[in-house]
Order: sequence, then C-alpha cells, then structure tokens
Amino acid sequence: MGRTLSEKILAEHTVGMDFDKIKKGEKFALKIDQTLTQDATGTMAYLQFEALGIPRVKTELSVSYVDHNTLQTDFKNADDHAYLQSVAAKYGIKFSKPGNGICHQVHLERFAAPGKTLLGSDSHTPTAGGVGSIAIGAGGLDVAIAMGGGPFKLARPKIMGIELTGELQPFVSSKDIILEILRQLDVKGGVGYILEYFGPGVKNLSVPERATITNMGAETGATTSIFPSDEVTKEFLKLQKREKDWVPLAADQDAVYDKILKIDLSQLEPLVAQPHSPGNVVELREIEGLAVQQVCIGSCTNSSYKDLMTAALMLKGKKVHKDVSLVISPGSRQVLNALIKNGALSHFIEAGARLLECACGPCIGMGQAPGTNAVTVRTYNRNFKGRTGTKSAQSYLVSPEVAAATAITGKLTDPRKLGIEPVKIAEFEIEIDDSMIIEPEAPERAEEVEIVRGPNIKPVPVKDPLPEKIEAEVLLKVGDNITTDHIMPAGKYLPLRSNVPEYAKHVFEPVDQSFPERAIKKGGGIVVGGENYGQGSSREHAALCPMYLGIKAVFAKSYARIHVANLVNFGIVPLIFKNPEDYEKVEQGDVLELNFSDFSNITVINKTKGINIPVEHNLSQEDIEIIKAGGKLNYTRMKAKEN
Ligand code: MIC
Ligand code: SF4
Repeated sequence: MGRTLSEKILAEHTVGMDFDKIKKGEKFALKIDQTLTQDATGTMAYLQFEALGIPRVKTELSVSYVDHNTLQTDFKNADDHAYLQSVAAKYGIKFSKPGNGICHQVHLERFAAPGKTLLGSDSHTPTAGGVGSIAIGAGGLDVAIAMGGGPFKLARPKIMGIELTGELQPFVSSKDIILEILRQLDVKGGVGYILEYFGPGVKNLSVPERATITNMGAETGATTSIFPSDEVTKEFLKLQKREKDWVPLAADQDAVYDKILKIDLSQLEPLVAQPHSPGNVVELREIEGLAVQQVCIGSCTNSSYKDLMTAALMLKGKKVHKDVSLVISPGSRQVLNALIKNGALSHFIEAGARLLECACGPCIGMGQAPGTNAVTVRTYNRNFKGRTGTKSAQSYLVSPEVAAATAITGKLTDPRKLGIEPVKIAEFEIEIDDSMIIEPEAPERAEEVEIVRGPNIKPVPVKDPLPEKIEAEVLLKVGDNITTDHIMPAGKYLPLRSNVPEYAKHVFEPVDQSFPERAIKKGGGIVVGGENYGQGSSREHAALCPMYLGIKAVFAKSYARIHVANLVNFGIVPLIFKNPEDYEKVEQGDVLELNFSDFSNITVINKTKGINIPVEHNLSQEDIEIIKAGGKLNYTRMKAKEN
C-alpha cells in the first residue's frame, strides 16, 4: 500500500519504533530537524532550556525570532529581546532581530525545507508546510526539549487528503480556500488529522499561497498541513537562493487517505469569517455592505509579496475611505524592501494607509485596538472575542483583495464589483539580506557569553508531585471552544510573559475577572470546560499560570491538541467526561474528590451533589509519570539523574 506524503516524512523521522506498527492515535516519538521560537513564548522556552542544562542545541537548525512583543513602552520587552539574543549566542541558535519580520514568514523565506521536521513554539508553525515540511506547533517546553535533541511525542495523526482541482477566479484568493475548508471543518474538524493537499489544482498555487492555507489550517485544530514539493517549490527556493534545499516530494499514487475533501478552486467565491470564530464562515455576498471602521492587512497568514502587491495595486491612485483606518504590517523586511524598491509602498502611502513595522502587531492586540463597537476587517487568522484589544469590536477575517476593496469603499465589498482590472503579480527579483539574522557564537567562545536577565524575567515555577487524593472546588465552569486567549489573554499583557507571578493575575480575565483571586484564596481548584477546550494559541502560559494558581485538574468534553499537551507538561490532569451529559452534573462551587491511585480507574466524587462522575483520559504511560512528577521539567530532570 502506498504512503501519503505526511506518512513518508513521519516514518523517516520516527524514533525507536516501526512507524507502520503505530496505531492511529497512539503516541510515538518524532525526530525534530529544526525548531523556531518567537519572543512571546520564547523567553519561557529558553528559561526551560537553560534549566535542562544542555550546553548547545542539538538540532540541525534553531532560530529565535522577535516579532510579537515589539512595542517597547517600557524596559520589559527590550530586556526580553536582550535575554533572547544572549541565549541564542550562547547555545548555538540563530537570532532574528525585531524588525526582521514575523517568524513564520521569515522561516518560510529563509529556512523551511521540503522533507524536514520543524517544531515551533507557535501554533502557526504549519506555515512551513507550504514548502513540504512537517511543521508542528507545540508548547515552549516541548520545543526546549527538541532543541536539546529529545524527540517530540505526538499521537499518530490520521491523514485527510484535500484534493484541489481547477484554478481560482480573479479576486478570489488562497485565503478563500482555507476559509472554505474552515466552513466545512469548523474549528475542531481537523483535530487528530494532518491536512495533506494533492491534485491538479496544487500546481496553480505559489508557495506563499500554499503557506496561507497551511498557516490557517491551524484554525481547524489539525496537527499540521502540508503541500507536495514540486516545480513551484523549486522556483520559490530558487528565488530565495536556496535551490539546494529542494527535493521533489509527493504522496504515492496509491496512497490511502483516512478521509478526502474535494475542492474545485474555480467554484470558490470571496468568503468571510464573521465574529467571533475563524470557523464562522459565510459568503461575502451575504453580509456585503456592512460599514467598516478599520482594515488591517498583514500577519503571518497574508503578508507575502503577492498579498501586499495585490492590495497595493488595488489601492493605486485611490484613497482610503474617510471613515476607515487602513493599517499595513508587512510580514518581513524582505517583502517590505521589495515594495519599497519597486515603488508599490507609495501606492499605500498615497492612498492614506498607516504603515507599521514588520511584526505581528494588531493581530495579537499589540497596538491598533479598534474603537468601541467598531467593525474591523483583517487578513489575519483569528477573530476571537477581545483578541483585538477591544472587547466590543467585531472582527472579520478576509483575503487581501476583500480588505483592499473594503478600505476604499468603507464597507465590506466584493472586490469584483469595483471595476478594477485583475492584475497578475509578476515575481520580483528579491534581494537576499540576512544581516538581521545574527549567527551564534562559535562553541569555543560560548562560555564567555553572559546571559542578560532584566528584572522582569523571573524563574519558571515548578509544581509539587501529584498527591494520590485531592479534594478541590470547581472554581470555574465554561462552555465549548474556549480559547487560550480566554484562559491567558495576550495583547497588553504580553510583556508579562517572562514573569509568571504577575501574568497569573490575569488568568481567565476575559471570562471572570475574579478567578485569580478566588483561586489563591481557595488554594487552587478545578476548571470545567466543554468541547475543544484550549483551542488556538500554543501559549503554554495557559497551563503554566493556572498551575501557578494551584489548578490541579481540568474536566472537559474534549481538548485541543497543543493545550492538552501543555496541561500535562505542567502537571495539571486533563480529564474527559466519560458521559458528555455529566458536564451538566458539575457546577461552579461544587467540591470534588479525585483519587489518582490507579490512573486506569480514576474516581471522582462530586461531594456537594453526592454522585460519582465517571471520567477517562488519553494519557500515555509517560504522560502519567510526567503528571505524577509534577510536570515535565521535574520529570526530565528526574530521568537525567537516573541515567
Ligand atoms: C497567536 O497567534 O495566538 C500567537 C500569539 O502567535 C500564539 C503564540 C503566543 O501566544 O505567544 C500562537 O499562535 O501560538
Ligand atoms: Fe503573529 Fe498573528 Fe501570526 Fe500569531 S497569528 S504568529 S500573533 S501574526
């Protein structure tokens, strides 16, 4: 039986097991070739890497990017950058300076390669699947372990084949392809799968277009997404002066997929994800005409040269509507410089756009928060409530074409109705300039490098081993699809990422401001969630900070992949209701007694209601040991001592 492309790469990187004997859903170990971190998750990841006591990274390539916390309103972010730069120099990691661009965009341009495995402390790491990497998002601690040469443990995913046929119509773009997939799969239909693209339509998409799709595939809950590596990939790598990284890769002709989705590109229309979920997708025509106050173009989903050129040419000779603030945040310095050199940047400036630096910016609420009740239209990938920094704002996700058309008219607009001639964006001879990527010190000089630690950088807290029996109160009960943005808001609190005691004061703030205080008063407790608990960002702070507040266990109907792994890493027990209807039998304030003496039969008594709550879990034997040890840092140190 033939193999899918994903299975070929996974099999080649499987450690200590025969890949073919691993059952779907069973945990296995994957060798990691490359890692990436960004600053918002990176400081914790490197504090953990330091705690592991490994003198130099053992990967083929590790890169530390600074792209999230770039607004420097006091010393905190600048201190974090200095810490990250010194760690990178010491331990053998390349350091991409603030201003060089968003990690995923820069990694795609400069480092991602077909057939490689990449682990990144950011949920949009799958962007590199656009060139045929198996690129997976994970918590910072898992990335730290991979940097130390440890394999990454994951459940063997099923493979969903997505067959593309036909060609996109003018003004319909690759963003509409992934929005269509989200319309079909919603925010949890990809859980447990790799989304693998194939079919005759693939060759009609450039690498950056493919990367838009693999990037936002994260919103389906998928483990990752991948495209084959073909002549288009070769051309992209050639343009980046990296042709040597190219290898042709595709699924076998007789590959068998666990599920198949078919998409005819020629049938697609411009689509929009409405507030407050990337899965809430409708055709643009259904809500056309909605008045808009802000338009944002950029983010790791849509800031390629083609994306920005398309928007620039649509705006050429036009003006941004008087009631709209148009914000451009190019994804990389390479793209920004290309727009400067070919003059396209002036189309934006003449039209009245506001230019931000090459970073995440408004996508994670770092500036440009919209006004009260404002409608913001963004080429980004997430529109969770409050993520913009304004709770009452309504955020819509669209393609660059729809965004540019909307900026001109001031209302949600179908770009085909503006009477603009569609333009084919010709490739531009880009200039390769890696001078903002700082090479690490040579190993023999590494000892001399002093790690710079500002006063806001606090040690990683660790937890005590899990007792056999606990009695604790349900401190909070939430519904389905709770995101890590709900659990641990980012935006204005991002500068606290290196300081868990301070950051923990904001746990669950968007849901219940009294949560941290109540948790401390009660000496910790339990959280109850619904389906897909912890979707979205990979931020391990959504486990680490609750752990710091004494959260012992979470009960949910189901979990998002990265978050459940983070809960285990920080010693919080992720339990699943055996009968989903039992969710109704647990209320906030109930006191539960949990007995962990036998993990194959964890008993839970709701003492307030006098009933048993049957629970289960998907934990491997190693996960159980990690939880018992009080988390992965304790466990890894314990194992190192044993050997
Ligand atoms: C996001 O898009 O939510 C982030 C901010 O990039 C996160 C990482 C973080 O919280 O630092 C992600 O996607 O993992
Ligand atoms: Fe940055 Fe937004 Fe991409 Fe996250 S989704 S990496 S915040 S641009």
